[in-house]
Amino acid sequence: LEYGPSVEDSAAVRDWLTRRGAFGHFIGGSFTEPGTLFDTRDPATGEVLAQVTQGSADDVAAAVEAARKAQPAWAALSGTQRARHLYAMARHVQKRERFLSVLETLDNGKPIREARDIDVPLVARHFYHHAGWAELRDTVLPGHQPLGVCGQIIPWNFPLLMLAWKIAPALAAGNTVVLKPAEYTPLTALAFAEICQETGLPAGVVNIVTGDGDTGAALVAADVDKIAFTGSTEVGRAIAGKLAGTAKRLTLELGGKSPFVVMPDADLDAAVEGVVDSIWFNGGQVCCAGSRILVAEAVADRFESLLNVRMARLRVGPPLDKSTDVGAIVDPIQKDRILTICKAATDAGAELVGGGAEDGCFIAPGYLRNISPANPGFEQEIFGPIATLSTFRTADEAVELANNTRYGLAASVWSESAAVATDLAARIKAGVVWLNCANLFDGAAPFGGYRESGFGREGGRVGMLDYLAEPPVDTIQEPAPA
Ligand code: TXE
Repeated sequence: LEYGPSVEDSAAVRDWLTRRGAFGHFIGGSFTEPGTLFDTRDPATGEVLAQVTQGSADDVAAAVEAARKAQPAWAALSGTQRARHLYAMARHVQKRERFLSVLETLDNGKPIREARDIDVPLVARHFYHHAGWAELRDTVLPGHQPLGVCGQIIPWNFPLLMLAWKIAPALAAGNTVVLKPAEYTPLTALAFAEICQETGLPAGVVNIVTGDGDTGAALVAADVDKIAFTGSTEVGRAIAGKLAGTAKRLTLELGGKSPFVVMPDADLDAAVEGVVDSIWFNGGQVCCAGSRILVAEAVADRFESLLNVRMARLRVGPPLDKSTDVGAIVDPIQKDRILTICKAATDAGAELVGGGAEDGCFIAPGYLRNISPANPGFEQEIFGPIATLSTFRTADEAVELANNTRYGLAASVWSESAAVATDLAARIKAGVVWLNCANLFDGAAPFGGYRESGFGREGGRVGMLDYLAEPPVDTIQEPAPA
């Protein structure tokens, strides 16, 4: 059965997968011969979609060499010339929007509606935004030079979007890149490599090496000037250890356990919809998911009954069906991880509402109630469609609970009073605080965390600075008075 996307879109993806079958890496502008292969699967059905090459340290070195060779000429282009390439990438992503959405949904298991309406448009938006930076860099950030070659390691929850977050600013700044997609979801990165060919990007500016954590570790150890990593806190910590004492720059975007605070004067219907966007979007496999719902005791009963009605209406099902709200979990290993934390939480006394394991790689949306701050489910990142729900009495208590975490990536505050919302936002330690909304992203808005959620920002001016070297002191120019 074909769902949602037109039969032609699905056929085009199937045709591409059959034609390509087994993929090599994308190095120096062309695809290498496939090497030692591993499967990438559709988590919704278990079907093998394609085989990709496990990158060796030699493959990584070859990619870094290609990037090194291409970098001086790329950096020597005018900002306008670099911008043209980024604009062309953005346009080609839009042109292949339907193809990329279907491919992303097949490889990751996310609902087609999200891939088509959120992931892929944001990818294009990111390239457009950073094309602007390529043009403006010399005037807005005078004297800053690119870093050189950037190694970039990305996760599987937003495969193409994380690629855009990494590649667009790096290229705009004049760097070249070697990117390693996650082993569960390499396919849209390989399709993006074709876009680089189609748009005539100079060979070696973007290189893609597929593989698992060993390939990632080889990239960290390679002759690169920066590592940009998004993934688990554990691996981020290991990478930081490896890079300590080297001159390599590092940015880390790691896990989170973001609070979602509902004040007594909140619009409860809107807040319930916010929970849907926050923890059930992408099956909760979102680093900034509002996974800890904190609701004022005075409105908790009403909020919970509205939430239960809404939760019961969410459709868990085939990712390619456009009426699906919650698709497949990316891999059986991740499904097990989610269920293990939920079990530890219920063993420690929490009550699970909804949220059962379903056949295949599916988990129904749910939340843990009656949960104490010491419960493992309250502390650990579940990274699935399961939130926690606790109550508070005063704003101070809400802030204390919100900050009772080793993370600090995002937060969401719901109140009809601007004064209350902004007061709380200022007191919650998080890189992003959304007011009366959740999980909204834009290329212009810097994103990143505090504490164990990592450091460095992606997006906007601050994100650009993370891809540029400090200018020599005597070249810093004060902006002219307006
Ligand atoms: O992440 P890993 P996993 C969290 C989430 C999830 C958990 C485990 O809680 O349940 O992490 O997911 C590469 N050197 N997040 O195991 O291993 C790996 O190949 C260099 C939150 O999938 O961190 C992949 O490309 N690279 C997160 C990438 O790191 C290494 C998104 C992420 O995989 C490496 C994903 C090594 N030693 C998971 N080991 C977020 N912040 O959004 C692995 N990799």
